[in-house]
Amino acid sequence: SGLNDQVPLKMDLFPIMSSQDSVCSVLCVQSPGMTPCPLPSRHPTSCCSVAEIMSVLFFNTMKYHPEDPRNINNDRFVLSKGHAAPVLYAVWAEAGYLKDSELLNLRKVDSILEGHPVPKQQFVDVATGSLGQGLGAACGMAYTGKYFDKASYNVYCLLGDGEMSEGSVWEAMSFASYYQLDNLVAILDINRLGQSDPAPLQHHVEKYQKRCEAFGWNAIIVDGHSVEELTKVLSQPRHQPTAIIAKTIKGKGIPAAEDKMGWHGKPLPKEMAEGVMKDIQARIVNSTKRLYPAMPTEDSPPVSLRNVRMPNAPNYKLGEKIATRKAYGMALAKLGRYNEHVVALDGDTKNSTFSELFKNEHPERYVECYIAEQNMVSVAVGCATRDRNVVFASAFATFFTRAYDQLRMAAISESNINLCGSHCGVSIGEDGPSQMGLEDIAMFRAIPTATVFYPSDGVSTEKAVELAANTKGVCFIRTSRPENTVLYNSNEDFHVGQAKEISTTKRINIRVIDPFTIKPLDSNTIIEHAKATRGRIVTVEDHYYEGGLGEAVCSAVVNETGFNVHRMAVAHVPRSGKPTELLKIFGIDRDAIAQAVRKMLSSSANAK
Ligand SMILES: Cc1ncc(C[n+]2csc(CCOP(=O)(O)OP(=O)(O)O)c2C)c(N)n1
Ligand SMILES: *[C@@H]1O[C@H](CO)[C@@H](O)[C@H](O)[C@H]1NC(C)=O
Ligand SMILES: *[C@@H]1O[C@H](CO)[C@@H](O)[C@H](O)[C@H]1NC(C)=O
Ligand SMILES: *[C@@H]1O[C@H](CO)[C@@H](O)[C@H](O)[C@H]1NC(C)=O
Repeated sequence: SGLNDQVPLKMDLFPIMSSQDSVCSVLCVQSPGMTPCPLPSRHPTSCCSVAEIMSVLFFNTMKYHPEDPRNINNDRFVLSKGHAAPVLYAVWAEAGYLKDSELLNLRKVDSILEGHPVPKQQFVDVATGSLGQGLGAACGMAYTGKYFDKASYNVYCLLGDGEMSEGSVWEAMSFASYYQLDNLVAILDINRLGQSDPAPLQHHVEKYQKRCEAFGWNAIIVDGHSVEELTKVLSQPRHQPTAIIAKTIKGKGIPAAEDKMGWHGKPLPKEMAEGVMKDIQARIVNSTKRLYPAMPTEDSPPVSLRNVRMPNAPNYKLGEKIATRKAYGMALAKLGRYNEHVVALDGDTKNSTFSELFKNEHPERYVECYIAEQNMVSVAVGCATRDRNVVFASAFATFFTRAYDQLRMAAISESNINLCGSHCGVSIGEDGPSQMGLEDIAMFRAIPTATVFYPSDGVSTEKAVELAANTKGVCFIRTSRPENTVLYNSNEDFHVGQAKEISTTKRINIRVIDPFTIKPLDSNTIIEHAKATRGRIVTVEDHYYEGGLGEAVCSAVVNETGFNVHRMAVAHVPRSGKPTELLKIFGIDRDAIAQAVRKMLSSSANAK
């Protein structure tokens, strides 16, 4: 839509609308003589504002292998305004990767063409649909392209103006300019309207330009329906991250809906749709010429992320003292010594999380993300795409809560990222509750692809780092601030989902179990030992009651009869104080545990 006769490239750039199925997919209408679209496309007007942008990007600007969307040399594309998925599917059909007939299966339960982009589609690297997250992921890809791969691929990200209200977009804007990501282009679709209201800046493209410039970007205003202008600006050489501020009309090509409120996410009524179809078809150039995008430069290095191992055992002595947070930094630096694709990110807490130890040894593989945890998680996801890097990102455990939407989307993106949260629980002491991670186990347990490591000493922390690097999905390693005793021999073998029995007493039959991973939890070991102690279990954790270790154990033993789980955890918002004082106040110190065990023994004796 919107192409005019003066544009010299018209013939070549029209294909997005040249197939009836693509039109059907974008507009959600049934085309004459074809199987009717069984389900409506839900965002026709959001697609129409970017038809020319997508045509120019995919058939003039971007270099890629259309038959191999995930080729490591391809330019990357992120549809941050994920609800415009039908237009993405339409271009991949025009590129020949999707069958036209597949477009008619849009949103069906057995089709890969979901309502929003997901990585089961080979041409999607990161899931989008939660607005405001695409640019951060694009930053991770661009950082990887420029600094790790040192390759010539570019990264393009298409955003809506409504989503520009998300703070995470501006975190990403800062990151991109700080790291001079001149291989990154953001196209802002300024179509004036959001879902229920106009976007706050309406069509004031010069305000967007000023904001982008203030964030260190080169910002160029264009008519987003002019193929000529778009091809021109997108082919200019770049020395900075570039924002193409495209002034567009939401619903362009659907006269009754153009620039009008009330059409967001609505399929067109049949009559209107038929009229629009006719209009468009009359303007379609029935060229049989097929378009091929330019081929990329083949300069991305091959990378293998298999078998990221430590060559030797941890170097700790039994009884020695070390904080697990420090053991994390030491382990990561060691892993990086033997595996060149291990990279580390942190949000200005590197001397607390000890990721600093990695930075000291491998400065070129450390990415300071500053105090922008949402963006850090998105950048991590971006760095991990197409298996380019083994990514570890660290922060205080509690600050991952503000990136929870990004973490949830990381699971939907099938991302393999590793996160380390330090400063868990009241045991951090004097800094007080704002710095204490007390929800992190609950949060990560609820993520479907997550593995939650809670190592209890230096040896198991090093093993957790090595295992995380080789475990798919979102891995979380929970570390603590206080120094504690090394419990394990260096040659102890650890596995995901395998607990350790660390002591068994004789006089009274008590076993101490270290779960090592809270998810998956080693139910067999717990049940087996609990059977030997007549079903009596005490759980202790430096975490709130909700969603932590205690609840995980309760779920694991839910089918056992005669089991009695006594949970000990942090019951309310804590305060500042010495770690020992706080552990005592919240009833999770050594004395409290001993008391709980005695009470359990005597009450079950009484019950006899
Ligand atoms: C984080 C988030 N909040 C709300 C929504 C619901 N939503 C989907 S599209 C939309 C409007 C988007 O407006 P804009 O970014 O301008 O895109 P357009 O459709 O106008 O191109 C909203 C509010 C969402 N998907 N994600
Ligand atoms: C292209 O073909 C369609 C369907 O065959 C027809 O309806 C339309 O008029 C043609 N367009 C032009 C510009 O000739
Ligand atoms: C981190 O470094 C800063 C600046 O050197 C220092 O003030 C701070 O105390 C350090 N934090 C820790 C936990 O060591
Ligand atoms: C409990 O039993 C049900 C029914 O047999 C089973 O589906 C479920 O997986 C069991 N849960 C656990 C945690 O063992």
